[in-house]
Amino acid sequence: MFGKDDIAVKILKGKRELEQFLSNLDSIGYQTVEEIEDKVKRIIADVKLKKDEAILNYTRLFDCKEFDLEDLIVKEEEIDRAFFECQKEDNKFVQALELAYENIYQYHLKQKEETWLFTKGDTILGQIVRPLERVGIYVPGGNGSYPSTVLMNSIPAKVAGVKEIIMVTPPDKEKKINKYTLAAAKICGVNKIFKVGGAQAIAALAFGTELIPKVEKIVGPGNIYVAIAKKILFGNVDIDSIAGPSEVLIIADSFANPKYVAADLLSQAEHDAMARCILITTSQDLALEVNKKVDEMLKANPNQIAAQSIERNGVIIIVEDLDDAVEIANRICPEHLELCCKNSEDLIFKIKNAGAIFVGEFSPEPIGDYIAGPNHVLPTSGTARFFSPLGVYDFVKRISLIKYSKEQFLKDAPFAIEIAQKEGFLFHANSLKVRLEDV
Ligand code: HSO
Ligand code: ZN
Repeated sequence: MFGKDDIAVKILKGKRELEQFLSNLDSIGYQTVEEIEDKVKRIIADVKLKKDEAILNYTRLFDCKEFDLEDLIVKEEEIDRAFFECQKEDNKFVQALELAYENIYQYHLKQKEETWLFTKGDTILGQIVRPLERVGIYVPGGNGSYPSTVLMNSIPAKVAGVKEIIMVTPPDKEKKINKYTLAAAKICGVNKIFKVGGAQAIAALAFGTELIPKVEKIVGPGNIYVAIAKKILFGNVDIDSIAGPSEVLIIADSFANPKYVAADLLSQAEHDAMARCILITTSQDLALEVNKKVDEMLKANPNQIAAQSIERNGVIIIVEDLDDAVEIANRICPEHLELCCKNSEDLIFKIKNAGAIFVGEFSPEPIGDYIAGPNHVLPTSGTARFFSPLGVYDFVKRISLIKYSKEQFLKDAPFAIEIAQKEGFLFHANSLKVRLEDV
């Protein structure tokens, strides 16, 4: 039995507790804090007006007192030095990044959209696919290192044909940025790296400064300031979706290995004290076993963030059958969905809402975070209802193409005139009529 200090995932009891849990989830969504929004607006206005001077002031204020503008751009030598240091420290890490690069690249090649044309008589209609010219990738600073984030955000842009990838990341107090992040940037062929973070980095990329080029789209995770800046500047620049805390939902039956299930719940719990770990199972025994393992694992490797996330947001739901499990999962729309059942494959196409589906006991979520190939930037907070994983399609735009032949024009124009007249746009009608009259 559990003692007072034991950490357990809450097992929901009965339909009422389940309904309450689900309706709380519905009300979460994207939240913004007015006070932070005001600060962010001020930073944005400042960067728009004073450009690099504002960047310098904010970087000195938030990140590094001794910072100068000449520190802003990361020099080639610094990137190469970081790469060689990584190789010297642990060449296996560099090899792992290279394998990840290859797998992610191959997977994303499949997403490439082609330009298409078709003809209707002599008329040509079509859609031209064009990459964005220049994109910005935000990489968080702080104590963490984010090589996998660099890979997942830049490879789809590369595959799409984006010419220039600009990375921004805040410097530490010694003006440095993380060497693992730099090594990943080198492998990905990131074109320029700037030591700037926070809302000021987003504003710089959106408007451009003397040193930092203006981009068409900004992707990559960041703190609340970064998220709010992206949201405010959407429209001046395109952005990826706003990421919430990570989530994993595991559907498991009595055949699942409780050790694996517990380990997978914890793997997401360690991301964030607000991360959401949910197990839906047909087996009461499995639920109890998983809880025991979670506690054991947390005691063997104490981790405050993971423990908080498990205690605050960890939930086990016991269901009658797997169809009920699927129905609840579809309502929750999790970022990551693991199927750990005897016949996991049978459930795949019943899933309507999820960022990514991991099938069977040898497809734990972290294999997807790093190596498998699909993107790990996934819709969170229920947005899998309408958003997709980050992909090549996020770095292209489409242009429609219309080339009418005279014959087809004569056939179609009268219909266009009908609609134009009803809309009251007589010059639209006229543009069509003057041609009809000529022939
Ligand atoms: N699971 C995270 C991605 C990540 N995990 C990066 C480790 N590093 C969101 O899908
Ligand atoms: Zn992860």
